[in-house]
Amino acid sequence: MVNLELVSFNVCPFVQRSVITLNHKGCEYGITFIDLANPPDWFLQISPLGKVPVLKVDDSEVLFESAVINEFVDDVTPGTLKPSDPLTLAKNRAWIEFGGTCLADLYMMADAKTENEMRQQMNVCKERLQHVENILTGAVFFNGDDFALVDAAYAPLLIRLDSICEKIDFLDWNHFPKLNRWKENLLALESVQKSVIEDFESHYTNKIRAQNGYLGSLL
Ligand SMILES: N[C@@H](CCC(=O)N[C@@H](CS)C(=O)NCC(=O)O)C(=O)O
Repeated sequence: MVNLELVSFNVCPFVQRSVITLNHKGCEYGITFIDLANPPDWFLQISPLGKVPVLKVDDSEVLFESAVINEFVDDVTPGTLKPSDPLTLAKNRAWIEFGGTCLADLYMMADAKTENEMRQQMNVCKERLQHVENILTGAVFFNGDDFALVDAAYAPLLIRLDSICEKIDFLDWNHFPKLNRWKENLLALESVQKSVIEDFESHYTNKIRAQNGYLGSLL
């Protein structure tokens, strides 16, 4: 087995996607936390976009982009978290990308400086979540009974939505029943539970506050 070292920022949802995948595949891996507000030189030298996650492989190679990292981890470990049907796989990849856009919505919500701006951004996010609700079948996971990379990609988003919804009036889970059930099924997994950093709530709240937006002023 290759030697794996994940470079992380504590509340990054994209890193968490990779942590879930590594956990789910039973990998041994190291994790190095950096401060993204003050990234070390060694990180900037190995991360072409200056973003986490980065996966160091055998201390000699570097991978970036969570979706790529996760496919690699899946490919080099026994079993597969990718559907065998090419069309299903392609659709999963497309929805993984879509989930990244929803994560960007959360960031923009926290960045909005006025209540009006924040509410507009919330509506954008809700419309996107409605697309996800519409394509879910109500099965345990995205594709059915089997956990897949697409599930790993959405768990961090659903965890953050849950956290925000507990604090402010954002979305009513009753209007997103399939998304809600999917969230509960994901949160029941050990691989997901173990991906949540200690004191996540306070770190996440501090991160939102640090954006100096209207949302942060409510927390
Ligand atoms: N598409 C990337 C997104 C990664 C990403 O945006 N990471 C954020 C932290 S959550 C980051 O490193 N931001 C630093 C920056 O943009 O300078 C992926 O899936 O890995």
